[in-house]
Formats: sequence, structure tokens, C-alpha cells
Amino acid sequence: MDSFILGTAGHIDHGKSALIRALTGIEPDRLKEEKKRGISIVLGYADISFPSGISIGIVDVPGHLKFIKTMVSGSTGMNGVLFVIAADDGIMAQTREHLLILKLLGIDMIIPVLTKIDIVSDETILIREREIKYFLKSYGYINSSQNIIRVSAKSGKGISELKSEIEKAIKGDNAKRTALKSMPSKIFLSIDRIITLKGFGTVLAGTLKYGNFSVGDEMQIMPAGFTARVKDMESHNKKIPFARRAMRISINVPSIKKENVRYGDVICVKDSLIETDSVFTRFFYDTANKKDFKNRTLLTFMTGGISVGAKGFILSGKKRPAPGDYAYVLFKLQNKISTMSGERFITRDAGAAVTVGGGVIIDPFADYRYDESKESIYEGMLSDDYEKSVYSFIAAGGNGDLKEIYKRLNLNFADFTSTIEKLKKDELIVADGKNKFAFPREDFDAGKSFLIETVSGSIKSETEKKKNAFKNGIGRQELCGIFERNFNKPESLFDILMDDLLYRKELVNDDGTIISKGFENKTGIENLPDEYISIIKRVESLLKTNNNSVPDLAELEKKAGAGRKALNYVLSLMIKEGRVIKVKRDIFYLKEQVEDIKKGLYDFFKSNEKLEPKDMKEIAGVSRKYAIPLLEYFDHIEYTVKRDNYRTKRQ
Ligand SMILES: Nc1nc2c(ncn2[C@@H]2O[C@H](COP(=O)(O)OP(=O)(O)OP(=O)(O)O)[C@@H](O)[C@H]2O)c(=O)[nH]1
Ligand SMILES: [Mg+2]
Repeated sequence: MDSFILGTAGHIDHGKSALIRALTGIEPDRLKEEKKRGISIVLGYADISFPSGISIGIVDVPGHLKFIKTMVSGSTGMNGVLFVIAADDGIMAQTREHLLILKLLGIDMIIPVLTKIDIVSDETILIREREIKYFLKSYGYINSSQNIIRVSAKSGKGISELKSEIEKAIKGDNAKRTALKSMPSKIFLSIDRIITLKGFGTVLAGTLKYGNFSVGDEMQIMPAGFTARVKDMESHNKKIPFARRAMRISINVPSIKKENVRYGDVICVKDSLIETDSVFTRFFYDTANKKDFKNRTLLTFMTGGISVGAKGFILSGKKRPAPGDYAYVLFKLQNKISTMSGERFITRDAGAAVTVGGGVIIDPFADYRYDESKESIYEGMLSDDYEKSVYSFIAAGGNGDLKEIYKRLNLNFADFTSTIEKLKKDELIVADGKNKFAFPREDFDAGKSFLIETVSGSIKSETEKKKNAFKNGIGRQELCGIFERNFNKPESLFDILMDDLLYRKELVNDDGTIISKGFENKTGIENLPDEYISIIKRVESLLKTNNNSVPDLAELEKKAGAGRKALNYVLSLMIKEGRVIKVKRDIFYLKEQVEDIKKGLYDFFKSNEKLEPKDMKEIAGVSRKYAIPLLEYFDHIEYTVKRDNYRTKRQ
């Protein structure tokens, strides 16, 4: 079976199903009711083999106005279409609407077929052919040299000619697809049949639009999120071990309950798709509309097999697109769906009676604001060249979360990862070491300058700096806040930038405060303004006043005549320079005091093995209030080891 799905399209009763019957010998109208009423209601399936060995799947759609939804869902997986017009009627309402839908779905391979030629005159045939050529051209199907195939399903006339035309089209399509390098897509199947078979359980069917997989693989059903192993698989009633793109398949997943699956749910690889209720699109507002497109109009949004209420928010340029205009539109959906970039959609009016437009999903979850200057990036997101599309997703302005970006575009994980590596190597993007976040090179460079300038701007002149010792830099958190507010980029970029700047020593992290390069030597005590120097002097003398029974922090604050903030700042500088040692949260000693005590301990251990609290009291000449913190401090610096209620010297 070759990877090609041929579909039908055209007005009701124009002979679509009869044509499939004549081509394949298979009856596409299986339902009793279809036979009784003589119309198609659901999608019909058939397949056909050609003498050359090619064999393909066929999907027959109903033409009735009421079943447009079915027509849309059937058409999304089609690679080519037999576009059927009955010679007696000519172009009718659903001839137009189906062609518009095919155009919006991006299906450009159509074979026009004029049916029922047995009941009209040769002259009528010529008139119809002229009408059809003109009509196809008006929808942009401009290949006017293309043959319109004349057939009669009744007499069989033209059927063999049609067969060779189909074979030619498939070969052309295959050549085109091999030429495109954008083939490594992820698995995507929109469910169009849900069946329970006695003894087998749930069977889900649809056209495998992209990717390929095998029996035994784990699949996920989105947006519900259930995962299951594929137990068995069939295509055209034959068991198959392996499914390829564009095959019609049904898969047996006994572990999934039928009632948990909805039409239009998507089968994919686990964690490869997002769920969303807001999609960013390029929208075509059909020429046949009478009025301009109104913002926030309630519409029916159809993609794959899904049909959901939606409001369109016009993002781009002209406020109200006129009939025939393209516009960037954000659709807010009433329910969550799963889809991906590049998927097509149709919008009908709220009652779903008329197709008003449709287009292509650029990003199924835009986490950035629309920006007119980025339109070429938005178009790049749809590029067939996946290096370009991955880059464009990163450059669109979101938070750079690569896992989320992967879930939004149609590229399998391995190719996505290698594309990221390639873009990094080409210096088009910058990512963190673990490839969690990535940003375009320009944003990275601009962000770097912004941070360097912000930090150096915070350190004004030497005199100003001296006036306010705390403004010697910016706390990392505060700097991040300034970055997010003024540079309009997310924290993830800030973190990558900061790591890089610190690694290259363009900025310096001074105990959580970010300071400029070259300033690291100017934060020392000798550069402090005089009032701080005097606080330092007072602290030093206060710590010495009562031998080793030093004042605690509260007392220091009282006696040094400095605020808590200034005192803490001064103490942190003294600790950094090694002049003061923090023995406990609120107990500080001068370095020489600690050294004296240590010397006392050294002498003590010459003739003793066990050090008890009473010994420390004696050595340091202090009460229990200080002895215990001092003992713990010496444990902490690994000079002593605690055992039960005494200490020994660490060997
Ligand atoms: N004389 C003649 N009758 C045809 C031909 N093709 C189809 N018909 C008849 O036209 C009627 C409709 O044919 P279908 O094939 O059911 O039409 P359809 O396009 O599938 O209709 P829907 O699926 O309901 O949209 C049937 O009675 C067919 O027998 C033909 O080439 N010649
Ligand atoms: Mg039919």
C-alpha cells in the first residue's frame, strides 16, 4: 500500500459514490440508511491497486450540506481529490463550498471529473468543461491545461482513463514529497471511527496523517492524555505490523474505554502534543462573504475531526478583514483540543451553515504577544525547511521552553533535538547546557548589554557610591525583576545570560549581589565611607571589651549606634575579609579571639583526651552561653569531634 489517500468532493448526488464503485468494485455506502435514502451520510472507504503495483486508500465523503463536518474531517487526511461535477447540474452550492474547503485545507492535488456524461449532449459537456475550468481558476487551482476527465459510472466510459490519471497524480505526488526534506514528522492521527468489538475491546480508526509506528508501540490519546499500547493493527481489513504515513488504519487498544475517546481526538507519541484552547492562525476570509470580518464573532472552528465553538481575535494590520483578505487571527476555543503548527482549519458560522473562511495554524499555543514587525518570523514558523521553522519558533518571542516548542510543531523528537544542536552550532540560537531553554542570538546579545549596563548604571560615580554603600551592585533577584520589566524577556533567558556573564567574568557575583567587572576589589572595607569605617572601629572595640564574653548582635546594635542594616553590612564585609568570625547566628568574635581559644584547645589536648563544656568555660574564660556555641563552632570547622557529652581532637 502506497502512502496516498485519494478522496472525493462535490455536490450531493453528483455521483461520487457511484464513481468509487465503478473504479474499485467496492461499495462505499455501507449503512442501511444510506442505501435506503440513496445518499452518503458517513465517510466511505475503499482501496485500489494499479497494474504498476501501486495501491492506495480511498475516502468517499457525503455531499449533503448537513454533513459538511464529516466532509471536513474526512478531507484533512487526503493527499489528492477526485473533484466530482455532474454534467447535468454543473457547478452547485457544495461544489463551491467543497472546493473552498479543499483550498483552505491546503489540498492542491485535484482531478476534476465530469460525471453522468451519458445523460447530456456533447454540447453540454463542452459548456460544462469551460465553466469548470473558469471556476477552478477562480479558486487558485490554475492548472488550466489539466484534463477534465469525462466519465459515466453507468456505462463505465472514461473509467480506465481516470485510473491512469490517478496513477500519474500519485507518482507526481511521491516525487514531490521525496524532494521535500521536511518529512521527519511526528505521529498524528485524527480519530474518525470508534468501535467496540466483542472479545477485542476498543478499536480506533483514522488516517495516519504523519509519522509511522508499529504494533506494540506506546501511544497517547490527546487531549485526554490516556496512554496505551497498540495491541493489533489493520489496514483495509488486513493485519499489519507497521503503519506508514497516509495509511488508513484501525488500531486495537483494549486498555482504553470507548467512552473516554471522542471523534477528532488525536493519537500521537506520549508527550509530543500540547492541549490548547487558543490558536494563532493565518486566516483567509472567503471572497463570498457579504460583510467584513468582525472581531469576536462566534464561529465554528473545525480542524482534523474536531468541531468546536470559537471566537476570532484579529491581530494584524487592518482591523476588519474584507472578503478575500488574509489576516493573522487568534482563535479562542470553547474546549481544549490537540493540534500542531501547519494543520489546516475551517471556520463556519455559529450555526455551522456556511463556510466563512479558514486557513493554517501557525502556532497552536502562542505564549507571546503578536508583533507586526515579526510577520516574517510567523511565516517562517510554517516553513518546510525545519531548521527555519524551529528557529522561528524560538525567535517568535515566547519563553524559549524547548520542550513546549517541540510539542507545538510537527517534527519528531530526534530531529528536533538535532536541529537544536545545529542551530546552536551555527550560532543562530543560544541555549542553556541542558537544552531546556533557547533564544535567538540577537536577544542574547542585546540582553547581555542590557544587564551589563544596568549593573554598571547602578554604580554611579565614586562619590555617589561612597554616599550609599548598599548601591554597590544589584541583588540577583532584583536584577531579574528589572530585566523582565524593562527588557521584556523571561526569567529563563535571564538565567542563561547570568550564567554566561558570570562564567566569562563580565559580571561578578559578590555574595548574591551582582557587581560590574573590575569592581570586585572596590567593595572592600578600605573603600567605605567614613561613617561605616567608624562603625567598624566601634564593633572591633565592643567585641574586645569583655574578653571573650562578647556582646551579641542585639547588644552590638544598641552600643554601636548603627542601624541593623548598616551593622549587618559592616559585619558581612568584616567576615568576608576574615576580620570577624560568625560563631553562632548572633554571636561574632574577632579573628584573634578565636585564634587564642584555639591555641588554648591545642595546649589542652596535649595532656587531655576528652574536652567537656566545663573545660571550654575555663579555656575561653566564658559562661555556658558562649562555651556551647564555641564548642559547636570548633566541631563545625572540624577541629574537634563530638562524642556523647564530650569532644576529642579530630585526627
Ligand atoms: N446516469 C448516470 N447516473 C449516475 C452516474 N453516476 C451516478 N449516477 C446516479 O446518481 C445518483 C447519485 O449518485 P451517488 O454516487 O450516490 O452520488 P453522491 O455524489 O455519492 O451523493 P452523496 O454522497 O449523497 O453526496 C445515483 O442514483 C446514481 O446511480 C452516471 O455516471 N450516470
Ligand atoms: Mg455518496
